[in-house]
Amino acid sequence: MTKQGTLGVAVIGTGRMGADHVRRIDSVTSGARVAAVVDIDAERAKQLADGIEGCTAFTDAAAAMTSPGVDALLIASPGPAHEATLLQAFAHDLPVLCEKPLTPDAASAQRVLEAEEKLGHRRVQVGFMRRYDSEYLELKALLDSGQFGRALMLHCRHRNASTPPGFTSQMMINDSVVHEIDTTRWLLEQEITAVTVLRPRPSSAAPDTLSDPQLVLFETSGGAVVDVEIFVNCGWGYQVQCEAVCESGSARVGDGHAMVTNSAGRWGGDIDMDFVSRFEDAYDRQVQRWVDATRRGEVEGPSVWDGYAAAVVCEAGVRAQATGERTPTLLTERPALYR
Ligand code: ISE
Repeated sequence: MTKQGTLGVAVIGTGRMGADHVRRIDSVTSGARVAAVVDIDAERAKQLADGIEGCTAFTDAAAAMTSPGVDALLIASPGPAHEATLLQAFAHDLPVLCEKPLTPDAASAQRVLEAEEKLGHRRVQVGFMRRYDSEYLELKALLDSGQFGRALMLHCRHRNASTPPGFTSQMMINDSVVHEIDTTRWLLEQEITAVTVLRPRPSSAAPDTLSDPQLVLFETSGGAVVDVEIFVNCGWGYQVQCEAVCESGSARVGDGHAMVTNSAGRWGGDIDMDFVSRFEDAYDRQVQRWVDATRRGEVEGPSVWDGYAAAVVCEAGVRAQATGERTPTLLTERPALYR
């Protein structure tokens, strides 16, 4: 860290999210600077680094980790690359903000869990950014207050306007529903014990390779039931909603009624078209909270245990998709480090 305590961050992976985080740390976040960018595309890394004072471009994450001025890592590379980078980060004992998913499957997530446990202290915050969205935070505070009694059910909708080429049905669980997996565990403070997936006749707008939409059901350790509509090529916009139905009241977030217009005999408003704009505020808050905690020498937010639990539920979800059967999940015992 500099004398002023500014955190030097290496951003690893400069695709859509990585580039957005570079912009955020450079121009929104306080107390941090982009000290390095890493991408296998050398030209892309150089272009980004050239626009930032004191930023070095690398093609190799390990080299960035030992570069002077790098105090912490923000990992935004594709999920399959996370395990190797996280294990190297542990070897250097560097603080990490790791974009979701922690890793693409339960076995690799468990290896990361065991490695952090061996290190003996938490180093990683997982980028489940919905926990930092102002509306979700309000819902969480309401549920925690107990004002409406126990939560019985969550009704969730997760719609994307469209998907990039190559997006598969499995990715509907691993990339998209993984957010509802985390928000369910966080909001209810319960584990997901079983997953069932129902597949209606696909929308005629769905790519041939995709069974879109799907309805995913979770059962939880506290006896709640959660339904998630996942519809990733709905065409009309990006919508993420969650309604909690409790014993004596219900609460819903994500209606997106920021401004309502009235004109020509109709009322209406805008729908966000993607997650970068819908959750901009959540991403900003997530990164700021990570920087602040790291500068204090602390780790908070979603942990490697949360990333591991999400990976286990995703695996069960993908199996449930393929078999059409109710699929129980199997978690290892939660290590003391994460209790
Ligand atoms: C994407 O990776 C995300 O994380 C978005 O939040 C989600 O809505 C989208 O479906 C995923 O592909």
